[in-house]
Amino acid sequence: GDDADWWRRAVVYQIYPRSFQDTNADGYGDIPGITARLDHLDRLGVDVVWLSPVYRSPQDDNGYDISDYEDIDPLFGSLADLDDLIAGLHARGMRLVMDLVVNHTSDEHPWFTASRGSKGNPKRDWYIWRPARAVPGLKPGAPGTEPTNWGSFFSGPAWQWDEDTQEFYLHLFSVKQPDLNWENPQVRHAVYDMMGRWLDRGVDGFRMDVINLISKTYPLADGHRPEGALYGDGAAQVANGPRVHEFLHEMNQTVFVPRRRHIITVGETPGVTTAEATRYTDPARGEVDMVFQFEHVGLTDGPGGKFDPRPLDRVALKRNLADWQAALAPEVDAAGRITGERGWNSNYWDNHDQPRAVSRFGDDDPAWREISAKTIASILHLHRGTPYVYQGEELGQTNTVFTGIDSYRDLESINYFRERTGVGDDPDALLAGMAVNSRDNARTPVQWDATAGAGFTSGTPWIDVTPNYGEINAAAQVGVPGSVFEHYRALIALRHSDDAVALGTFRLLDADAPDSWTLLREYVDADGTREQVLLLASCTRKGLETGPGSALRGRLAAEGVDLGEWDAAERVLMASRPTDAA
Ligand code: TEU
Ligand code: CA
Repeated sequence: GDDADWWRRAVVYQIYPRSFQDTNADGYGDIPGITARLDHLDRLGVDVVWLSPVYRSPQDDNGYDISDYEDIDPLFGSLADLDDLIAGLHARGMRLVMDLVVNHTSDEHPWFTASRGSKGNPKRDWYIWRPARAVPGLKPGAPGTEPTNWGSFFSGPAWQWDEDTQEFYLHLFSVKQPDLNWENPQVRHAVYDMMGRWLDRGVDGFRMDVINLISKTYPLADGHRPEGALYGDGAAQVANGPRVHEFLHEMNQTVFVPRRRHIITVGETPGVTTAEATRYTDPARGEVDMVFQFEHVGLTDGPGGKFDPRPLDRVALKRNLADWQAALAPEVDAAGRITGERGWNSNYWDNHDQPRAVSRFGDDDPAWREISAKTIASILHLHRGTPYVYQGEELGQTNTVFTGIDSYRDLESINYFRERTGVGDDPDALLAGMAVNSRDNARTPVQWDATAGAGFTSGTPWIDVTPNYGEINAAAQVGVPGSVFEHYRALIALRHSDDAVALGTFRLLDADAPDSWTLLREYVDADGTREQVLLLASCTRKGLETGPGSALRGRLAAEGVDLGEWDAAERVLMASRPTDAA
């Protein structure tokens, strides 16, 4: 587009294609299904669709294991179907972001089959191969001879032995996801060339999978292994490594700058700090527009990790998001006018790797889930930064209910269950943790209507539909005043129409109150006209107390905000009266 900063006012909608809409009754969502549902997205008002991977893949990790970057997996359709989707989006003024998964490929990618072919193969160095560690009494390749003690994100060691060439290869994720060696310039340029071809085909940006893991710290060495842990933690050696900013800048200059079209880029960066994020997203550095951070979704991890969940500390959550706002705040002049941007936030409650937003950050009790889904939506969308809506979130979809391990499809959950039952953990306790935090919670089909298959498929869905689709579905909400869908639609429209919401500075008020969430946005235009938006959100079932003399009034007054001045104002968004946002 002409406006280089168009993306700062955008709202992104994430599609996980296998669960969005099936059109050929095989039980898997497909690209023609997305094209068939474009009116839903248009009505919602989103600007950008981020499509999780649709490339050719053995589907070990649902497409995050790619065997051909240049083609579409037949499960999802064809290149012609993708072209139709791009045309359909563009015709409605929406843009398409593709998932870029280049920390690793599938082990069935021709690059890897060449690499594993022999030690002398020209592509040997495209991946990370190491000899076994010499351990007296152990045969090379046996457990315990791995080059480092690192565990993989998906259980088991991060190294896989190759019998034919007698070396290990590194895989931070599954054994079918070998890590590429970004130190090799041929690898980097093969990736850049591939990205350019997608841009030239019409895509408008990239969501970059675990992009902060592409530069490892060499030499690779053992990580900290807590007492009783099966593996050491390699994070310090693989996240935000010494060359990551150099690589991203090189990508930016090689792929984006010559095309002179401002695309949208978001880096997925587990373990990123605010300090690192300012480097990734400072426009002057030419890396990416924004990153996904993980601190707020980590707040419910217990000592044993995500499958050992603990209750949400809401004050910690409020403060964490406010810290991110402060770290990436714009430069302002004495009059409060924005004079420059130093970085940018991306804001999300959930995605295909996280439990459902209303179940995790709200209250999915049937009596409360609607108002709760609308409240947490208001909170997220009133933060500064680009909001991401994950499919079904706009309907208030909840976590699912699985009764046994056989219902799960996600390799992270299944591998974890196998590994932990193998060392004697109680299966019921494991299933309880997975019910809370398994990625499959977000991967059940979009609930379109109350018919069998929830309008997602007329066949057998690849994963069970969440049982509440009869009550929670799009047909019951679209065009229905007060519905979760219409609330999201209003919030998205507000971002498009309101400078304070889209661009204004951010202040968290009453930070230590656990039962409410209060924030103030302010925008001063070129003439010095000041606009403010105040959000008062109730975070408990009892609702907000704002009457004269309420404790909340007193606390806000102490921070310089007199609620009396807002009483008659239209621009107070009361999350407990959500239609006020419309
Ligand atoms: O996720 C990377 C990542 O670090 C996490 O979201 C991870 O899946 C989760 O925390 C494990 O507990 C990205 C993709 O979003 C995810 O779907 C892929 O499985 C992963 O990379 C590998 O490509
Ligand atoms: Ca299908």
